Amino acid sequence: MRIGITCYPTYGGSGVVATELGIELAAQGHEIHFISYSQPFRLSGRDLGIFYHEVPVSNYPLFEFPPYDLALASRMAEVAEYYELDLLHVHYAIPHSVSALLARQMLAARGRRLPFVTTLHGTDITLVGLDRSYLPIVRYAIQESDGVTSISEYLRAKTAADFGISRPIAVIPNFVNCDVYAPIKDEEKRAKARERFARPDEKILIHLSNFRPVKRVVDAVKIFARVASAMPSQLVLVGDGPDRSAAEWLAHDLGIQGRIHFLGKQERVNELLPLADLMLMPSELESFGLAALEAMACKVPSIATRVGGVPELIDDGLTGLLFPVGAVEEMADAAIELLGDRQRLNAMRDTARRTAQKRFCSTLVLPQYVNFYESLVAAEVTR
Ligand code: GMT
Repeated sequence: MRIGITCYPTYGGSGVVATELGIELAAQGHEIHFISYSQPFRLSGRDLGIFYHEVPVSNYPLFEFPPYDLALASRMAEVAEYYELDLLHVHYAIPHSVSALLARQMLAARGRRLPFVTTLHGTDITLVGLDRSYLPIVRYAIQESDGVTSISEYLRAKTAADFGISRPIAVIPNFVNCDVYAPIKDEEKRAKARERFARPDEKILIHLSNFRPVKRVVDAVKIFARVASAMPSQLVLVGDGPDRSAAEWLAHDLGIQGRIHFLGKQERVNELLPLADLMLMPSELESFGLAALEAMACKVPSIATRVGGVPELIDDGLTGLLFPVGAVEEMADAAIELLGDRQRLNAMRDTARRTAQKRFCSTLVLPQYVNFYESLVAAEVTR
C-alpha cells in the first residue's frame, strides 16, 4: 500500500508511535509518505521506502495565527494525488483529522477516493479535545473518519463517553520493536555502559518524558531523593520540557543534583533504557504509557501510577508496581524494597521483557494496522 502518515514530528509519544509505525510498514514493503511541518525525529538513517513531504506555512503579516491546518490539508491532497496514496493515517486528532477530512473532500471533488484513519493518543481526547473551542470539530472529524483507532481500551471508552461518539473505535495498542528495544545480553558490556552514570554498587533509576506537568517529573525527583537516602543510586532523566527547571531546582534544593543526570532530549533512548534497574512513570494521566513499554522491552520494570490505560500495559506486581497519583513516599518505599530484593527484581525484569514480546511486539501489532487499512481500502464508498 501507499500510505500517508501525519503526526506531530517533534518529541512526544504519538509522534514516536507514528514514526515507528511508518518505519515498520516500510520494512514490510509498503510505501510511506510522512506529511508534516518537519521531519519526524526518529526517522534519520532508517528511511528506505519512506518519503517526507514538508508542509510550508506562509507567515503573511495579516495572519496573526498562520493556518497550518489548511496548509496541511492542501499538502495532504497534493501528496495523495501525485503519489497515488491508498489512504492517510493521522495521529492525534487535533488538527490532523480535520485536515484529512478536508483533503478527502478535495479529492472527492476530483473523483478520487482517499479514506483516512484517525488514531487517538491521549490529550487530543482527555484534555485539548474537551476544550469547548475544539470539541465540536474534533467530535465531527472523529465521527467522519473512515476508521478510528485508539491506543487503549481506556481511551476508547473515554472517547465514546465524553464525546458521545457511537461509531466503532478499534483498540490497537501501542507497540515496540523488541529487537531495537532489548536488554544488553552481555553483562560485562552492560556493566561497562552503566559506568557512564553509576558506580558498580549503585542502582540506576530512569525517567523518560516530555517533562510536561502531566508527567509529574518533580515527583520522580522526590521519589529518587527518598531512594537515594536509602541506597547508593543515580537517577537518569531523559527528555526536556516545561517542568525541567522545576525538577532541576528541586534537585539542587535537596542537595542531590550530583546524583541526577539531566540528559535532555535523546534520540537513541533504546541505548539508555537497558542500563537502568527501574523506570519511574509517576504521571497524572497516561492513556497508554509508551515509555514504560519501551523500558519493559529492555527488561526494565516500572514504578508507575494506576491511571488511564496504564493497567492495560503494566500488570501490577508482575511487570511493575502501580500506585495512586502523588503517592511519592509509597512509590519510593516500593522502589527501595524492590531494588533491595534481587530475586524479585530479576523475576519482574524477565516478565516485563516477556510481556513486551508476547503482547506488544511490533510483529504482533503491525498486522492489526495492516488489516485495518485493508478493510478500509476495500470498503464500499458510503460517503
Ligand atoms: O497526550 C499526550 O501527552 C501526548 C501524546 C503524545 O503525543 O506524546 O501522548 C499520548 O500518546 C502516547 C502514545 O500513544 C501515550 O503513550 C501516552 O500515554 C499519551 N499521553 C497521555 O495520555 C497523557
